[in-house]
Amino acid sequence: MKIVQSPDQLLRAARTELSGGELVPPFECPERIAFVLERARSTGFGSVIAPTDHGLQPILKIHDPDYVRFLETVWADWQATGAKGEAIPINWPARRMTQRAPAHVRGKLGFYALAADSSISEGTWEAARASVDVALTATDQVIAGNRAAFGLCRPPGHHAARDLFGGYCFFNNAAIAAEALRDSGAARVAILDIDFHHGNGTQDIFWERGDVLYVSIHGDPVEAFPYFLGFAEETGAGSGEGANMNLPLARGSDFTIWGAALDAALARIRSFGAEALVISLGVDAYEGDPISFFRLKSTDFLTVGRRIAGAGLPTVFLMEGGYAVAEIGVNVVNVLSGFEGA
Ligand code: Q9C
Ligand code: ZN
Repeated sequence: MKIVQSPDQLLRAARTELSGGELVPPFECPERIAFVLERARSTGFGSVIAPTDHGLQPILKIHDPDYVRFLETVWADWQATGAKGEAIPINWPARRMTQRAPAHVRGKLGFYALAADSSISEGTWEAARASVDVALTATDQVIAGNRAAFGLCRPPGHHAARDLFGGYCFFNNAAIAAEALRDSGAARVAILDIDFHHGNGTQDIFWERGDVLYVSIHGDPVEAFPYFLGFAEETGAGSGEGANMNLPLARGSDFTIWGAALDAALARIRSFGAEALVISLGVDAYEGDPISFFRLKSTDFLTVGRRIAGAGLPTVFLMEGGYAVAEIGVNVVNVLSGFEGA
């Protein structure tokens, strides 16, 4: 299958992440892309193509225009304050305060952030734009009749909501891709999110929609980021009632438990009658991931790909998380080659 990737994605190269009370090198780093490309190359998997420019319109179908404008201008505005470090929100519109975007960049940062873990730096906007083009170009491959394609998205997207960034995400690549599949004529689209973390952004974007099913397997939010969404009782609202399925799992879950959740997810996707599938492909469920707590082995990811292929649907794979950087290539290519070999 085609692997879509752009050098512009490397323009996101923040130096800092606020973690454990320190500024550390970000877990979500440019090297992640290189390891995936190198593993694909050395195993002869797929062929790499560049994305085409899809412009802002598909982004504006999913995201708030003021939020998009904020992301475009935040770095320049932040620099103009004379701040020495990267742009990190430290003020929030907490409970019992107004929920309005203020004029100053320090206020806007908190207004549009769901967490303080994603320092904004030079090139973040350009990389986030490129990541969306990667997702949409992979989607075009599937719309054109290919069984599957892989968008090697970076930065990732599933934590980004209509007007929120955080969890290393700025634009919701998977939501934008799902919307493009709907526009291409698929009456029902399913998003299967296998990243270790709950995709709060994707859930929220499609919360009241019955045409896009969101199913996620993730670390129980009682003790895992994003903490405030992703519980089993969240099933959607309005016409979206029943079109959201959360499968939170406990610390230490291995493939016996995780694989059973995958089977339940795939059964729901089948009963929903999806005509196309988007996979939010994080590999942070891996046992060696530094910020997660599941215990999948590298070989398990082959089985994951094989079972996803069993859904028999046109499938767009989009990269999300995965921070065991040296093993990320093996784990991602295992999913994709497990799918293709099925
Ligand atoms: N001290 C994705 O996998 N919390 N995002 C990090 C590290 C945020 C993960 C804590 C994790 C976000 C796309
Ligand atoms: Zn994740």
